[in-house]
Amino acid sequence: MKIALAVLCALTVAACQSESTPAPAKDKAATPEQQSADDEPATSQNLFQNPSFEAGREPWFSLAGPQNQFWADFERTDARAKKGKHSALLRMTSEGHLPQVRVYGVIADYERHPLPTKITGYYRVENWQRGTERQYVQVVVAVNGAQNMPEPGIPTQLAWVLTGIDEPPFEIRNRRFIFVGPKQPTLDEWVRFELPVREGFERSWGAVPDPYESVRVFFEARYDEREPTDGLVQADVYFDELFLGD
Ligand SMILES: [Ca+2]
Repeated sequence: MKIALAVLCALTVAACQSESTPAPAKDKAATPEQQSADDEPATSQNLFQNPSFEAGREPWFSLAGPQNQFWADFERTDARAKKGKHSALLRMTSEGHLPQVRVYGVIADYERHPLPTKITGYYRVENWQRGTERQYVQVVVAVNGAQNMPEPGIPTQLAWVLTGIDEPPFEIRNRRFIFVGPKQPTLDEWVRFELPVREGFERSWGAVPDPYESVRVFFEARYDEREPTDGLVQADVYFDELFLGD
C-alpha cells in the first residue's frame, strides 16, 4: 500500500509539472551551502526581474489553476521583508485540500545562455507545524531541451532542499536532490542560501546543460505523500532578495 501510494503521488506530481514517469534517482550529494551571513548580493547582473518583489507580482507566477489542483499560488506581502518592504509568501496548509500533495510556488522563466553560475536569496519560515513526514522547502531549477542530458524531451531538474527533509521525498527519473539545510527549520529568521547551479548540475547530472531551450526556477513550499490520517500541515514561508547570475 505504501509503495503504491508513493508511485501514485510521484505520478501526480509528474503530471502537474509535465514531467515523466518516475524512476530511481539516488543522488544525494550533500554539500552544505547554506549561510546565515548577511552578505551583500553579488554585483553582477541579476537575471531575475523584480527580485525583491517591490514592483508587484510580475513577472513572477505560479502554476495554480483549475487544471492544476495540486498547485497553490503565492502572495506578495508587506508583512515581512528582507530588503525593501515586500516579499513573496507561500502560506502552506493542508486544511481543506486533497490530502496527498500540495505545492506552493513562486516561479520565474529565463532563456539566457550559458547556464548562470548561481542562485542566492533568503527564506524565512514561521508557524511551522509538521503534519506529515515529507513537508519541505526547496528551490528547483528545471532545464528544458537540454541536448546533452539523458532525456532532452523532458525537463532535467535539480532540486536543492533548503529545509524539512533529508532524503528524497519520492523517486522521480528527471529530478535529483541536494540537501543543503536542516531537517528542522530555523524559525522566524531570514536564512541566506547560495546554490551553485552550474556546479550542481555537473555534480548531480554529470554535465552542465548545454545547449538548452529555457530554464524555469521554482521556489517552493510543499508536502508529498501525506496520508489522510496525518496531522495538519502548516507553514508560512517567505522568499526575498533573490538573485540569479554569475
Ligand atoms: Ca523585498
